[in-house]
Amino acid sequence: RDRLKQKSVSVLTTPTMSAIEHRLWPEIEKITMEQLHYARLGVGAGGWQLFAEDGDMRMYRREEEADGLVVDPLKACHVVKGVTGHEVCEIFFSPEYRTGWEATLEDMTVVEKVSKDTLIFLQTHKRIWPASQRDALFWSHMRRVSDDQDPDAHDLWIVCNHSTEHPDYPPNTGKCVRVYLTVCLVCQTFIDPPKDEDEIKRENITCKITYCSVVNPGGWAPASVLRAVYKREYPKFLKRFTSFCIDQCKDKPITF
Ligand code: 18C
Repeated sequence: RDRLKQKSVSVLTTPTMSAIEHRLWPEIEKITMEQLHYARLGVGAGGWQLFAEDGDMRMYRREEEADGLVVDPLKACHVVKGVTGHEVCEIFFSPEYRTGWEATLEDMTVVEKVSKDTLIFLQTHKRIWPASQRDALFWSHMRRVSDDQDPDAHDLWIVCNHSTEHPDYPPNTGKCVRVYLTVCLVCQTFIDPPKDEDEIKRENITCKITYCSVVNPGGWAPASVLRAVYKREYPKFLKRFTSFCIDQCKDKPITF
């Protein structure tokens, strides 16, 4: 345990100063902490229905509508061997990896760098006939949080994405309809201690992932097509993303 704790002292423990000074900071702080709490509630209560299962992956949804649009919340859990929560969150957050795992993407721009742990993205996504193409403008924040429910456990990492506004990128002005999203990825690393004083290898580590998402399509989209897209695209995303993480990390030193 001491050995593991020592490994994490050099990583970021608090948000960076430039993020705290930003106009969006109070919202980023509030939504990120709310999402962390929501992700950790589990799926026992709240009417979650299992809709996809593959190995250790489980995906649940709740059928919900807002102003006649499908906004079904999604919650997924997965267990991935050989990667840490920090590594998985870094890959989910960093623009450099996005095209390697995000299959629905057509284009991505970082419109503002708030700080090294907080970016604002503008993304356009592939069009699904017969609906209009969608874009999304959102801040993305990554941080390490200590586990207050289990102070002895290894730290949690979270990435939270939430829609925002920007005067230079108003919604619904071109061919795209803007979607509104709140997404979080919460990861925790578990270590199966190696014998004696052996160093920790990738085979000794497991990452537990919780992914939550609510996407409002922002404008007309046929409910049946939308629910079929959810059912197909979310499992595809989580499988593709986690295998991408394993592949990216396998020959690199472990980042706790
Ligand atoms: O969390 C994920 N990715 C992050 C980084 O990109 C980020 C982005 C979320 C994007 C939200 C979805 C945007 C609209 C997508 C349009 C669908 C394209 C499908 C193309 C198929 C060829 O947080 C991982 C996101 C995984 C996304 C799964 C699909 C979600 C579907 C949501 C549909 C929303 C409206 C679509 C309107 C058209 C419907 C007929």
